[in-house]
Amino acid sequence: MAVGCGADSPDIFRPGGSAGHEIKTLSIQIFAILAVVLVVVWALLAFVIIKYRRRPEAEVSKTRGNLTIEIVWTLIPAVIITVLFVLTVQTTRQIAMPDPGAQFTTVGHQWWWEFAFPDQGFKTANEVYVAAGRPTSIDVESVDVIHSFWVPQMGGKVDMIPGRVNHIRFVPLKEGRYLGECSEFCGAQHGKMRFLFVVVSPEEYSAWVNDQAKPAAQPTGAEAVAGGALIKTIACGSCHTIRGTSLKGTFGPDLTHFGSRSGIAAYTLPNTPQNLLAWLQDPQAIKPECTMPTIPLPLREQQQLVAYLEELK
Ligand code: HEC
Ligand SMILES: [Cu+2]
Repeated sequence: MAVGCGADSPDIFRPGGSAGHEIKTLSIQIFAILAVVLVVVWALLAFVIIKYRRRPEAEVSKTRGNLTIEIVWTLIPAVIITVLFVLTVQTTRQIAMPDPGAQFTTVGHQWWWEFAFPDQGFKTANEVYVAAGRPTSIDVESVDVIHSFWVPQMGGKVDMIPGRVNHIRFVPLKEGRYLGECSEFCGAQHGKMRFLFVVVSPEEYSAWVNDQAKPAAQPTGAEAVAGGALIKTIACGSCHTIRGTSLKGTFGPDLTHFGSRSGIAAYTLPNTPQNLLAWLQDPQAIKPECTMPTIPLPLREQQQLVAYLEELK
């Protein structure tokens, strides 16, 4: 499904961030060491099976243990574990970096992502931009259960724990559109809790921040104008904010620039008018148990809402 929204596949062997590179190198080192262990163990096994096969005339050996061998095969795994430990600690230290100050806060909700930029005075959802080459620090929180923030190609994951602020830091290196996901089982729609993590040049990043900080665009098309008037009179505003209008709800995603996003409902569907119509008609069919109720409205009004929301670029 993600392919429709144009994100790269979340492949840790094609990293796009500093920590992702270190983790990839470590994974390959560990894989190589364990592959050698596997081959040696299989070779020894084959040797023993063939050499010491049961023969009718042979006496059962009555030797009791061999101290040297016991010591050797205790030491070898201890050495292997120590090597793995040292490599892991080294990687952890390489990933650690000085705090550049948090750029934004990510808040986990069942089952979508809030991105808050308090300094620039805006919030957005399910899609966030960062500047390539700039050390990035993200504060990570949750409003309900434990989630886990993970952009596989950027680097490690970090738990989002209610009542606690965690951090994740890395340098996004390669421009691109990366898939982020929740990596801690958090309920019915855990599998449909994803986001788009977009790495762009510093100039494009500033442009994105400027656009997002603006209040919502005034609708222009006739359908959109009707939708803009309608949305103020129905339940949407109790959960959604559209900055510059009377909608000030904070329970659901901020919709001020909804039209600029690539996905709908935490990247569950590509953002097209057809999909948005389907979402507004029955969110519970698309994400059963999600916290947006199905609100019955005439088709005509649903179409007006779609026209309005898609204009909110
Ligand atoms: C009871 C609260 C509530 C009400 C009322 C509500 N919504 Fe939602 N809405 C949500 C939640 C929560 C989500 C996120 C669902 C998810 O992804 O799991 C959501 C998601 C959305 C999305 C997708 C946002 C995104 O970034 O993917 C749109 C668009 C939307 N709602 C529009 C509306 C409209 C239009 C109305 C009024 C007809 C409305 N909502 C009424 C809670 C609500
Ligand atoms: Cu989650």
